[in-house]
Amino acid sequence: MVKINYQKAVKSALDQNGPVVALESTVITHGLPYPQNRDTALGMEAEVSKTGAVPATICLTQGDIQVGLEPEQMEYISTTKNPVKVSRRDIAAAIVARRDGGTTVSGTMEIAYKAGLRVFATGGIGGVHRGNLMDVSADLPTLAQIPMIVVCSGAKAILDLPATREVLETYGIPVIGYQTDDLPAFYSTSSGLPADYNAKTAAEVAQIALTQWEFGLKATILVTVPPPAELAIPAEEIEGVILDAVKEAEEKGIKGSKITPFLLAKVSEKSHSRSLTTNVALLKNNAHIAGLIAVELSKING
Ligand code: PSU
Ligand code: MN
Repeated sequence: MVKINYQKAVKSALDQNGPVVALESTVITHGLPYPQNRDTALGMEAEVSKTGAVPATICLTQGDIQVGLEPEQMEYISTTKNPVKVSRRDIAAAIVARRDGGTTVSGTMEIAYKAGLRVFATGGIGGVHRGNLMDVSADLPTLAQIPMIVVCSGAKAILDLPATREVLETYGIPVIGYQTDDLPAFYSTSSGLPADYNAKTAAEVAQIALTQWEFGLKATILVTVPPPAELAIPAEEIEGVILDAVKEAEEKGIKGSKITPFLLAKVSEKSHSRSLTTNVALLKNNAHIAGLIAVELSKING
Protein backbone atom coordinates (compact mmCIF):
# COMPACT_ATOMS: atom_id res chain seq x y z
CA MET A 1 0.00 0.00 0.00
CA VAL A 2 1.18 3.49 -0.79
CA LYS A 3 1.33 5.33 2.49
CA ILE A 4 -0.44 8.63 3.02
CA ASN A 5 1.10 10.85 5.71
CA TYR A 6 -1.49 12.95 7.49
CA GLN A 7 -0.75 16.06 9.48
CA LYS A 8 -2.08 15.47 13.02
CA ALA A 9 -4.75 18.20 12.84
CA VAL A 10 -6.02 16.79 9.55
CA LYS A 11 -6.13 13.22 10.84
CA SER A 12 -8.11 14.11 13.94
CA ALA A 13 -10.57 16.26 11.97
CA LEU A 14 -11.16 13.39 9.52
CA ASP A 15 -11.61 10.88 12.36
CA GLN A 16 -14.39 13.05 13.77
CA ASN A 17 -16.03 13.67 10.37
CA GLY A 18 -15.05 17.30 10.81
CA PRO A 19 -14.64 19.85 8.02
CA VAL A 20 -11.38 19.61 6.03
CA VAL A 21 -10.35 21.47 2.86
CA ALA A 22 -7.70 20.15 0.46
CA LEU A 23 -5.35 22.72 -1.11
CA GLU A 24 -3.09 22.15 -4.11
CA SER A 25 0.64 22.79 -4.35
CA THR A 26 1.50 23.40 -8.03
CA VAL A 27 0.70 27.00 -7.26
CA ILE A 28 3.50 26.78 -4.63
CA THR A 29 6.11 24.92 -6.72
CA HIS A 30 5.35 26.26 -10.20
CA GLY A 31 2.92 29.16 -9.83
CA LEU A 32 4.49 31.84 -7.69
CA PRO A 33 8.02 32.95 -6.70
CA TYR A 34 9.40 32.54 -3.14
CA PRO A 35 8.38 33.87 -0.61
CA GLN A 36 5.08 34.85 -2.21
CA ASN A 37 4.30 31.17 -2.87
CA ARG A 38 4.69 30.24 0.80
CA ASP A 39 2.84 33.31 2.03
CA THR A 40 -0.05 32.72 -0.34
CA ALA A 41 -0.26 29.06 0.70
CA LEU A 42 -0.25 30.07 4.38
CA GLY A 43 -2.82 32.75 3.59
CA MET A 44 -5.09 30.14 1.99
CA GLU A 45 -4.69 27.89 5.03
CA ALA A 46 -5.54 30.82 7.32
CA GLU A 47 -8.73 31.53 5.32
CA VAL A 48 -9.84 27.91 5.70
CA SER A 49 -9.08 28.02 9.44
CA LYS A 50 -11.17 31.19 9.90
CA THR A 51 -14.28 29.26 8.86
CA GLY A 52 -13.65 26.52 11.43
CA ALA A 53 -12.46 24.00 8.84
CA VAL A 54 -9.00 22.40 8.80
CA PRO A 55 -6.70 23.10 5.81
CA ALA A 56 -4.79 20.23 4.21
CA THR A 57 -2.17 21.30 1.67
CA ILE A 58 -1.21 18.27 -0.42
CA CYS A 59 2.19 17.63 -2.00
CA LEU A 60 5.03 15.10 -2.35
CA THR A 61 8.22 15.43 -0.31
CA GLN A 62 10.98 13.00 -1.33
CA GLY A 63 8.33 10.68 -2.71
CA ASP A 64 6.16 10.74 0.42
CA ILE A 65 2.53 11.82 0.06
CA GLN A 66 1.73 14.62 2.50
CA VAL A 67 -1.83 15.58 3.40
CA GLY A 68 -1.51 18.69 5.55
CA LEU A 69 1.84 20.36 6.18
CA GLU A 70 3.69 21.42 9.32
CA PRO A 71 5.38 24.86 9.01
CA GLU A 72 8.80 23.33 8.24
CA GLN A 73 7.30 21.14 5.51
CA MET A 74 5.63 24.21 3.99
CA GLU A 75 8.99 25.99 4.00
CA TYR A 76 10.63 22.94 2.41
CA ILE A 77 8.16 22.57 -0.48
CA SER A 78 8.21 26.35 -1.08
CA THR A 79 11.99 26.39 -1.55
CA THR A 80 12.82 22.97 -3.03
CA LYS A 81 14.92 23.02 -6.21
CA ASN A 82 13.68 21.17 -9.25
CA PRO A 83 10.23 20.01 -8.08
CA VAL A 84 8.00 17.92 -10.35
CA LYS A 85 4.64 19.29 -11.47
CA VAL A 86 2.59 16.29 -10.38
CA SER A 87 -0.45 15.72 -12.54
CA ARG A 88 -2.20 12.39 -11.83
CA ARG A 89 -0.11 10.65 -14.48
CA ASP A 90 3.05 11.64 -12.58
CA ILE A 91 2.10 10.42 -9.09
CA ALA A 92 3.50 6.86 -9.27
CA ALA A 93 6.77 7.76 -11.02
CA ALA A 94 7.41 10.68 -8.66
CA ILE A 95 6.88 8.42 -5.63
CA VAL A 96 9.28 5.78 -6.99
CA ALA A 97 11.93 8.39 -7.86
CA ARG A 98 11.45 9.96 -4.40
CA ARG A 99 10.90 13.40 -5.86
CA ASP A 100 9.49 16.59 -4.37
CA GLY A 101 6.35 17.58 -6.18
CA GLY A 102 3.62 20.16 -6.36
CA THR A 103 0.31 18.51 -7.16
CA THR A 104 -1.97 20.00 -9.84
CA VAL A 105 -5.74 19.93 -9.61
CA SER A 106 -5.81 16.39 -11.03
CA GLY A 107 -2.93 15.17 -8.84
CA THR A 108 -4.38 16.76 -5.71
CA MET A 109 -7.86 15.32 -6.34
CA GLU A 110 -6.56 11.76 -6.76
CA ILE A 111 -4.72 11.99 -3.44
CA ALA A 112 -7.34 13.99 -1.55
CA TYR A 113 -10.17 11.63 -2.44
CA LYS A 114 -8.22 8.54 -1.36
CA ALA A 115 -7.31 10.38 1.85
CA GLY A 116 -11.02 10.87 2.61
CA LEU A 117 -11.32 14.57 1.77
CA ARG A 118 -14.31 15.83 -0.19
CA VAL A 119 -13.79 19.60 -0.54
CA PHE A 120 -10.90 21.21 -2.44
CA ALA A 121 -10.01 24.83 -3.25
CA THR A 122 -7.82 26.09 -6.08
CA GLY A 123 -7.38 29.19 -8.23
CA GLY A 124 -8.44 28.12 -11.66
CA ILE A 125 -8.77 24.68 -13.17
CA GLY A 126 -6.93 23.61 -16.30
CA GLY A 127 -8.84 23.18 -19.54
CA VAL A 128 -8.53 23.32 -23.30
CA HIS A 129 -5.58 25.40 -24.51
CA ARG A 130 -6.01 28.17 -27.07
CA GLY A 131 -4.81 27.29 -30.53
CA ASN A 132 -4.26 23.63 -29.61
CA LEU A 133 -7.59 21.97 -28.97
CA MET A 134 -5.79 18.65 -28.40
CA ASP A 135 -3.99 20.08 -25.37
CA VAL A 136 -6.65 19.36 -22.79
CA SER A 137 -5.67 19.45 -19.11
CA ALA A 138 -5.92 16.19 -17.18
CA ASP A 139 -7.93 18.29 -14.73
CA LEU A 140 -11.05 17.90 -16.91
CA PRO A 141 -11.32 14.07 -17.05
CA THR A 142 -10.34 13.95 -13.37
CA LEU A 143 -13.21 16.29 -12.49
CA ALA A 144 -15.48 13.91 -14.40
CA GLN A 145 -14.34 10.87 -12.43
CA ILE A 146 -13.87 11.93 -8.82
CA PRO A 147 -16.90 12.95 -6.73
CA MET A 148 -15.75 15.96 -4.75
CA ILE A 149 -16.57 19.66 -4.46
CA VAL A 150 -13.94 21.82 -6.20
CA VAL A 151 -14.03 25.55 -5.56
CA CYS A 152 -12.31 27.73 -8.19
CA SER A 153 -12.69 30.93 -10.22
CA GLY A 154 -13.50 29.00 -13.36
CA ALA A 155 -10.81 27.87 -15.77
CA LYS A 156 -7.68 29.94 -16.20
CA ALA A 157 -8.25 32.82 -18.64
CA ILE A 158 -5.19 31.81 -20.68
CA LEU A 159 -7.32 28.90 -21.95
CA ASP A 160 -9.98 28.60 -24.62
CA LEU A 161 -12.92 29.17 -22.27
CA PRO A 162 -15.81 28.38 -24.67
CA ALA A 163 -14.12 25.06 -25.58
CA THR A 164 -13.43 24.29 -21.91
CA ARG A 165 -17.07 25.06 -21.08
CA GLU A 166 -18.20 22.54 -23.74
CA VAL A 167 -15.97 19.80 -22.31
CA LEU A 168 -17.37 20.41 -18.81
CA GLU A 169 -20.84 19.88 -20.26
CA THR A 170 -19.83 16.75 -22.19
CA TYR A 171 -18.40 15.22 -19.01
CA GLY A 172 -21.51 16.06 -16.98
CA ILE A 173 -19.64 18.27 -14.53
CA PRO A 174 -22.16 20.61 -12.86
CA VAL A 175 -20.94 24.21 -12.91
CA ILE A 176 -22.43 25.86 -9.85
CA GLY A 177 -21.99 29.64 -9.81
CA TYR A 178 -21.49 30.86 -6.24
CA GLN A 179 -23.93 33.76 -5.93
CA THR A 180 -23.63 34.39 -9.67
CA ASP A 181 -25.31 33.33 -12.93
CA ASP A 182 -22.05 33.66 -14.84
CA LEU A 183 -18.97 31.51 -15.20
CA PRO A 184 -16.10 33.73 -14.04
CA ALA A 185 -12.93 33.96 -16.15
CA PHE A 186 -10.31 33.63 -13.40
CA TYR A 187 -9.10 37.29 -13.33
CA SER A 188 -12.49 38.57 -14.50
CA THR A 189 -15.98 38.48 -13.03
CA SER A 190 -17.54 36.93 -16.10
CA SER A 191 -16.42 34.91 -19.11
CA GLY A 192 -19.63 35.79 -20.93
CA LEU A 193 -20.55 32.11 -20.53
CA PRO A 194 -23.22 30.92 -18.11
CA ALA A 195 -22.92 28.76 -15.01
CA ASP A 196 -25.48 25.92 -14.87
CA TYR A 197 -26.99 27.02 -11.59
CA ASN A 198 -26.68 29.91 -9.13
CA ALA A 199 -26.20 28.72 -5.54
CA LYS A 200 -27.03 31.40 -2.98
CA THR A 201 -25.36 29.82 0.05
CA ALA A 202 -22.66 27.35 1.10
CA ALA A 203 -25.43 25.19 2.59
CA GLU A 204 -27.11 24.96 -0.80
CA VAL A 205 -23.84 23.81 -2.39
CA ALA A 206 -23.50 21.13 0.29
CA GLN A 207 -27.06 19.93 -0.42
CA ILE A 208 -26.41 19.72 -4.15
CA ALA A 209 -23.20 17.74 -3.57
CA LEU A 210 -24.85 15.29 -1.16
CA THR A 211 -27.68 14.73 -3.63
CA GLN A 212 -25.18 14.15 -6.45
CA TRP A 213 -23.28 11.60 -4.32
CA GLU A 214 -26.39 9.92 -2.97
CA PHE A 215 -27.48 9.35 -6.54
CA GLY A 216 -24.10 7.84 -7.36
CA LEU A 217 -23.09 10.47 -9.89
CA LYS A 218 -19.31 10.54 -10.14
CA ALA A 219 -18.62 14.02 -11.49
CA THR A 220 -17.28 16.71 -9.19
CA ILE A 221 -19.45 19.65 -8.25
CA LEU A 222 -17.50 22.57 -9.70
CA VAL A 223 -18.23 25.67 -7.65
CA THR A 224 -17.17 28.81 -9.49
CA VAL A 225 -16.52 31.98 -7.51
CA PRO A 226 -15.73 35.35 -9.13
CA PRO A 227 -12.52 37.03 -7.94
CA PRO A 228 -13.03 39.70 -5.22
CA ALA A 229 -14.83 42.57 -7.02
CA GLU A 230 -12.32 45.28 -6.11
CA LEU A 231 -9.47 43.29 -7.72
CA ALA A 232 -11.29 41.79 -10.72
CA ILE A 233 -9.76 42.79 -14.05
CA PRO A 234 -12.21 43.52 -16.90
CA ALA A 235 -11.78 40.79 -19.55
CA GLU A 236 -11.07 43.32 -22.31
CA GLU A 237 -8.19 44.79 -20.27
CA ILE A 238 -6.39 41.49 -19.72
CA GLU A 239 -7.18 39.87 -23.09
CA GLY A 240 -4.43 41.76 -25.00
CA VAL A 241 -1.84 40.65 -22.46
CA ILE A 242 -3.01 37.03 -22.71
CA LEU A 243 -2.85 37.09 -26.52
CA ASP A 244 0.74 38.41 -26.36
CA ALA A 245 1.71 35.68 -23.89
CA VAL A 246 0.11 32.94 -26.02
CA LYS A 247 1.96 34.26 -29.10
CA GLU A 248 5.28 34.25 -27.24
CA ALA A 249 4.71 30.65 -26.06
CA GLU A 250 4.05 29.59 -29.66
CA GLU A 251 7.18 31.36 -30.93
CA LYS A 252 9.30 29.71 -28.24
CA GLY A 253 7.73 26.29 -28.90
CA ILE A 254 6.64 25.83 -25.28
CA LYS A 255 4.47 22.74 -24.90
CA GLY A 256 3.08 20.14 -22.50
CA SER A 257 3.10 20.76 -18.77
CA LYS A 258 5.37 23.81 -19.15
CA ILE A 259 2.84 25.94 -21.00
CA THR A 260 0.48 26.84 -18.12
CA PRO A 261 3.24 28.05 -15.73
CA PHE A 262 4.87 29.94 -18.65
CA LEU A 263 1.64 31.72 -19.61
CA LEU A 264 0.73 32.64 -16.02
CA ALA A 265 4.22 34.10 -15.43
CA LYS A 266 4.13 36.04 -18.73
CA VAL A 267 0.68 37.47 -18.04
CA SER A 268 1.91 38.60 -14.63
CA GLU A 269 5.05 40.18 -16.14
CA LYS A 270 3.16 41.92 -18.93
CA SER A 271 0.43 43.19 -16.60
CA HIS A 272 3.05 44.53 -14.14
CA SER A 273 1.91 42.06 -11.49
CA ARG A 274 -1.70 43.21 -11.62
CA SER A 275 -2.78 39.69 -12.59
CA LEU A 276 -0.65 38.22 -9.81
CA THR A 277 -2.38 40.37 -7.18
CA THR A 278 -5.75 39.18 -8.45
CA ASN A 279 -4.53 35.56 -8.60
CA VAL A 280 -3.41 35.64 -4.95
CA ALA A 281 -6.64 37.32 -3.82
CA LEU A 282 -8.90 34.83 -5.58
CA LEU A 283 -6.92 31.87 -4.22
CA LYS A 284 -7.55 33.09 -0.65
CA ASN A 285 -11.19 33.92 -1.33
CA ASN A 286 -11.80 30.47 -2.85
CA ALA A 287 -10.15 28.83 0.18
CA HIS A 288 -12.52 30.77 2.44
CA ILE A 289 -15.63 29.70 0.54
CA ALA A 290 -14.45 26.09 0.41
CA GLY A 291 -14.13 26.27 4.21
CA LEU A 292 -17.72 27.51 4.54
CA ILE A 293 -18.93 24.67 2.32
CA ALA A 294 -16.92 22.05 4.24
CA VAL A 295 -18.44 23.29 7.50
CA GLU A 296 -21.98 22.98 6.07
CA LEU A 297 -21.20 19.51 4.73
CA SER A 298 -19.98 18.30 8.11
CA LYS A 299 -23.08 19.77 9.86
CA ILE A 300 -25.27 17.53 7.71
CA ASN A 301 -22.88 14.57 7.68
CA GLY A 302 -21.10 14.82 11.05
N1 PSU B 1 -4.41 27.87 -10.27
C1 PSU B 1 -3.56 28.92 -10.08
N2 PSU B 1 -2.24 28.72 -10.41
C2 PSU B 1 -1.76 27.49 -10.91
C3 PSU B 1 -2.67 26.39 -11.12
C4 PSU B 1 -3.98 26.66 -10.77
O1 PSU B 1 -4.00 30.00 -9.62
O2 PSU B 1 -0.56 27.36 -11.16
C5 PSU B 1 -2.20 25.02 -11.65
C6 PSU B 1 -3.20 23.97 -11.16
O3 PSU B 1 -2.49 23.07 -10.35
C7 PSU B 1 -3.74 23.30 -12.41
C8 PSU B 1 -2.59 23.42 -13.34
O4 PSU B 1 -4.12 21.99 -12.18
O5 PSU B 1 -2.13 24.77 -13.08
C9 PSU B 1 -3.02 23.14 -14.79
O6 PSU B 1 -1.92 22.74 -15.55
P1 PSU B 1 -2.14 22.03 -17.01
O7 PSU B 1 -2.79 23.09 -17.86
O8 PSU B 1 -0.74 21.68 -17.50
O9 PSU B 1 -2.99 20.83 -16.79
MN1 MN C 1 -1.52 20.10 -21.30
